[in-house]
Order: sequence, then structure tokens, then C-alpha cells
Amino acid sequence: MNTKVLATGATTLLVLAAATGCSSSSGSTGSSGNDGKVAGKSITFVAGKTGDPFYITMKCGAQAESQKWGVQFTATGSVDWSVPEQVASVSSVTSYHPSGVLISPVDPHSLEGPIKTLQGNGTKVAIVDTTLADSSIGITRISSNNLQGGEKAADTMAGLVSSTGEVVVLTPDLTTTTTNSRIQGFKQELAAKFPNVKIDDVRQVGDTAQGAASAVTDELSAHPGLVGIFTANSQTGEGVGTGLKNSGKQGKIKVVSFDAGPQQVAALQSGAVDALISQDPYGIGQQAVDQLVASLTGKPVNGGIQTDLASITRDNVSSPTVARFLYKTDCGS
Ligand code: T6T
Repeated sequence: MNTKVLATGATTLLVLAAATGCSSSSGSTGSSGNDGKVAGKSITFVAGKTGDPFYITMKCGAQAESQKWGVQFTATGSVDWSVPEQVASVSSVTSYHPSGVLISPVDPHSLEGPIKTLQGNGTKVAIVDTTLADSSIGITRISSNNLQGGEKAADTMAGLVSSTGEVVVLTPDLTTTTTNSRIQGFKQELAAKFPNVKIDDVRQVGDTAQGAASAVTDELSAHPGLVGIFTANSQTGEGVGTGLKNSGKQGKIKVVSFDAGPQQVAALQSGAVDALISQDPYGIGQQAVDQLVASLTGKPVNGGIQTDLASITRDNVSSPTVARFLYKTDCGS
């Protein structure tokens, strides 16, 4: 693991950089202007879930970078994390022949056919965030190192619970590639370094805050000795505080959440959550557009990029260094 530690005044920000095999970047590769080759080109973003601050922020990065290059930009995607909805989105995008598409597939298998059709139609495709089982699809894959993020979540949890006790993991499902890698990292790090932290359950709660909130109540009654909860993405993280509050356990159970949407940051600040492992969705959007433009203009393409992660606590959440790891709900904020 390659770990950069950046000083941020009184506190430090841990930025977890890329593992070997891929390049790492903390933002745009520095595009501005173009040599005329992008004239008439268009890029479309297909989000995994359009209202999710993670994807809104990714869209903002892709949009800003497209503007820099002078490429026409549009965004679409499904409202829910849903295979049929995303298949329909891809099919509609295929019919209007954009020059490039960046897409986060909601399922590693079911989206392969539709994305191959899109590619076969002449559109360059960048796979962002989640991945497909067939890694030959797309010109590039750009995401956080989710395995490393899960390991970091385990280290953080172990620190919060003094390396002992029972914990549970809440995840939207067991098919999403990103959350699965985080859980794998969390499990393997605990097994290797903190054998006294025991995982009681890895529970699928659906991609809603409500699902996570009611799962917390169930887990607390099933495991009275629970000391910690790891939530694998934004929605699960948004629900955990409500679940703990409803059970009168807020502040008593340690919580580490992946992502940093506004509601998660508010939960961190209020004490309902103790740490966030956050991604750089804006940078993912920028990088994807840069690689699509490179491909469309006959320049070399980087086939695999891992963007930075940050470890956020109440101590560093207001630091300017952390700002790019906090997600937006609109591109103006
Ligand atoms: O954690 C992100 C994303 O990386 C994941 O693939 C799905 O969930 C999020 O969008 C957050 O809700």
C-alpha cells in the first residue's frame, strides 16, 4: 500500500494512493483548450444512481472537464440502483451515438451485453467506479482502490474499539463490485491484524437509508455485545445514525462509513458516526473525460487509474485539504 500523509495544520489527512499496476491521480491530467480534433464530439455520463451525491459529484467533474476540452456533455442514468433501469438507459444512449460514454455498471454481468453493443456502435467507453466481470470492455477503468479503502476502514474501526469486540457490516447488496471489495478488504485486514475484532454479520440492507436504519435495530437485538458498525456506502451510512438513535445507542456504538455525502458529514459532525472513508468522485469524472478525449483524438490512453481516498474524522473534516473528498448535491455547491 502506498500511503501519502498530508499535513493539514493541527491535524493530518491520510490520503491512500494507488496500488501498483495502475497510475494514481488526484484530479485532472491538465487539459485546457484543444487542437481542434474534439470539434463535434460528445460525451455522456451514465450514473449508477442519479440522485446519489457520489454520482452527482462525478458528473460535476466530468462536466467541468468536458467544458475545458470543448466537448458537448450530457448526463443520464437510473434513479434507483437497478439493472433494468440502467439497461434501458444504456440502450437509449446507444441510439443517439455519443462519441464517448463514462458509465458505472450497477452489475458486473448484466450490463456487459448492453455496453458491448454501445461500444460496437462506435462509442468509446470508460468504466468508472464499479467494474464489469469482462475487463476487456472499455478503453479504461477508473475508480478508488476499494480493497484498500476496506482495509483502512478496518484499521480505523480497530482503533475506535481498542482492537476488540463484535462488529457488523451493512452493505446494499452482495453483487456490487465496489462494496464487495470494501468488505473483502475490511474482513482480510481484521483477520490479519485484529483477530479479537469479530464480524458477527455482513448484512444486505438494500441501497436505502431506511433499510440500513431498520437493520441496525435488528442487529442490536441479535448481538447485544455489538461495539461497531461498518457501512459500505453512502445510503447505508445515512441510515445508521437513525437506527442508532431509534435504539438509544447513538454515540455508544462506533461507526465507520464509506463515502462522504452531506448527510454523512452531518452525522460525523453530530457524533452519530466516527469516521468516513471518502473517495474522489470529482476526480474520477475528470479522469474519465480526459481518457475519452485522448482516445477520441488518437492519443495514448491510460487503461487503469486509481483515484485517492481520504480518511475523515471530526478533527480534519473542516480542513481545506479534505474539501475535494466531500461530495456535492449540485455542481454549484
Ligand atoms: O460508494 C459509492 C460508489 O462507489 C458505489 O459503487 C455505490 O455506492 C456509492 O455510490 C455511494 O452511495
